Amino acid sequence: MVGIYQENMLFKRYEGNPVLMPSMWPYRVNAVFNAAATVYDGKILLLARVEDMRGFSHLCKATSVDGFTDWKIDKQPTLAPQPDEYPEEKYGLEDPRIVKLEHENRYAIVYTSFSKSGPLVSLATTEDFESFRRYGVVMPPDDKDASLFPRKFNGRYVLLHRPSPTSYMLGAHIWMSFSPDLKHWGDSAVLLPARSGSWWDAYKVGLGPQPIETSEGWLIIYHGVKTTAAGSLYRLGLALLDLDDPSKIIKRCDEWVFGPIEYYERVGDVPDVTFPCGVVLKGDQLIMYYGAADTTMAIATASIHEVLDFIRKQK
Ligand code: BMA
Repeated sequence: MVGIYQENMLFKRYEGNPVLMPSMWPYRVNAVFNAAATVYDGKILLLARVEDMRGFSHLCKATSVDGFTDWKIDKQPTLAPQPDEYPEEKYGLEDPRIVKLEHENRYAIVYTSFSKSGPLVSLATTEDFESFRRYGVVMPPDDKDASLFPRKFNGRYVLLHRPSPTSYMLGAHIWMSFSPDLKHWGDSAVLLPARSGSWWDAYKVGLGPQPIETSEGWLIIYHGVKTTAAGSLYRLGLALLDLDDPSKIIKRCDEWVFGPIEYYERVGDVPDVTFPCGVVLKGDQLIMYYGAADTTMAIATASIHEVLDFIRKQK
């Protein structure tokens, strides 16, 4: 059958999609989506957002040797909300991003806590994905779609995040903030603004996966949201940041490169959403893990050389 859309074939969908589904879970859940990704202990590790049958989310780990098949899923939540000690976790934990901190024997997990005042950014670190040290709130509500860089710049950790203004027309932009110790944050500024009018990324953008180091800069895959009469369309675009000073944007592409097309991306709890929170770079292969329609996890791959070529050729 001929497809309906002309696709930009930079990212190719894995033929075994979706790879993680609620029906595969060892306990009863509603949805499995928006997983962070990293490499741990020689395997690809996903920390998925799992929504329970009340509507609250927690994080649950799944690992695979090849990153595509034979997922081993934790028998119970790996990181569950602890609202008694951390009141900001009242309505659950969502959308994590993982980085392995350079020169440190630990991974940083930045996630959205759903507090009674709205979504905010929380941080935890772990050495083994079994026990976690919580740092608590790092950005007050409304704020989400956050990740650290794996490296410090001029002695400071750097966080990308997306605060939301009360007025839609002011736009929700990607910001950057700095910290000497992962606790105290400042020097916040807009990094990558949402566009306006009829752009695919008008009024609302947010970081996708953690920033990826490449030979030409930090690759940023971000989502843009187009509001239509039928609802919101979550598509993906690319930007490249300077390797030594990520507050400098080298390039931002005009065209989106990935969006909802397949059935599992168009039909689910929230239709027309492709939402990656994790990538793994294996040689030339960029493996992107994305939530599809807020219901399942899927994979698309790209050649990092082709992605960098594409970005270079953009105006
Ligand atoms: C965003 C986040 C994501 C979700 C997306 C589409 O605001 O909450 O977790 O996938 O909306 O519903």
